[in-house]
Amino acid sequence: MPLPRLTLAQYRDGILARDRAVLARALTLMESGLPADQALARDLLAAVLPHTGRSLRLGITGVPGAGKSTLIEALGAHITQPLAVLSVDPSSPTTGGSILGDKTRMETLAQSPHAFIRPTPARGHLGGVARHTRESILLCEAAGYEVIIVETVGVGQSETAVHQMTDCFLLLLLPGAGDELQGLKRGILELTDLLVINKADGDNQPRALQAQRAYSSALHLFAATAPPVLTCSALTREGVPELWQTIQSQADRTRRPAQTLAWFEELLRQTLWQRFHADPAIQAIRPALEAALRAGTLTPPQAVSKILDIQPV
Ligand SMILES: Nc1nc2c(ncn2[C@@H]2O[C@H](COP(=O)(O)OP(=O)(O)O)[C@@H](O)[C@H]2O)c(=O)[nH]1
Ligand SMILES: [Mg+2]
Repeated sequence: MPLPRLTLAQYRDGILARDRAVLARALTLMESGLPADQALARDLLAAVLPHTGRSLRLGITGVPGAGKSTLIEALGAHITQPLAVLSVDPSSPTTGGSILGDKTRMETLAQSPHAFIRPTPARGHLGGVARHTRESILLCEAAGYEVIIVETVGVGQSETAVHQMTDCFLLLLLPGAGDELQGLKRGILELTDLLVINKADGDNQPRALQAQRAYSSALHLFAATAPPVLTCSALTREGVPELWQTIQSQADRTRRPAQTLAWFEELLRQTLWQRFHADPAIQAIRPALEAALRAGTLTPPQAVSKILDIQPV
């Protein structure tokens, strides 16, 4: 049974008092699909807004096994500021799955009073970024977390989404230059603020340095202002202090106003789309339209016109 809803003032005061249990419940409220919860969530977000915006927002993306969780644990041990980790796991549509594995990998961090770890099932939205990650970032900021890390597995659209909500977008790679460079899509490289080759330890060190050179020269072909390429070992923690320095210098807070507008547009599009589909009159004619489309007796532009006749935008 879920815990009962708190009042707006209880959520707000609890968050501002840095009560982790209340913060966790507020994040659950944000994820709720119930209209009453959504209204409360919207009011809560507005209520804490004056206390938001003061963190460094860092996005970390990379294939499963790249070492994201281990690196976050290493960064968490290095930095002194309160840290919140929002990890989005597309491989577990409901709960559990590899999220549990992540939690154990961030064991030390999970027990630190300065850290707050929130695994979020992605529910298929944007291929890996939970729908409410932006709201979660703001609530964590209001609760006093000065560094917010959004961890996500790099699959398609999620890179764009993470880039749209962070000050620094870090792509974590494995040593082994050649093949991976082929697989990296140009679009992802253009979003990347910082490229980090992890596992630069033991036998892998020469390959990591070789990869660093390969990526550096490849990136210079792509863009005039190429992002830095670093190596580190999340395991031995070599290079982690330097990495943190670079993260801080690469973080660009000036893109936040544009990010807020993009969030608004996306939300507006989603909301209109949902309302449109939920409209009973549209639902009523859809099967007939789809049948006519399949039969080839109606064109898609005609079908759209018929829908707009019912529900003008
Ligand atoms: N040798 C080495 N292994 C690492 C390093 N970072 C992570 N690993 C290992 O790689 C595996 C995957 O790490 P994990 O952090 O769970 O990756 P994630 O899926 O990207 O979150 C684990 O077995 C880690 O111990 C590193 O810097 N060096
Ligand atoms: Mg992980």
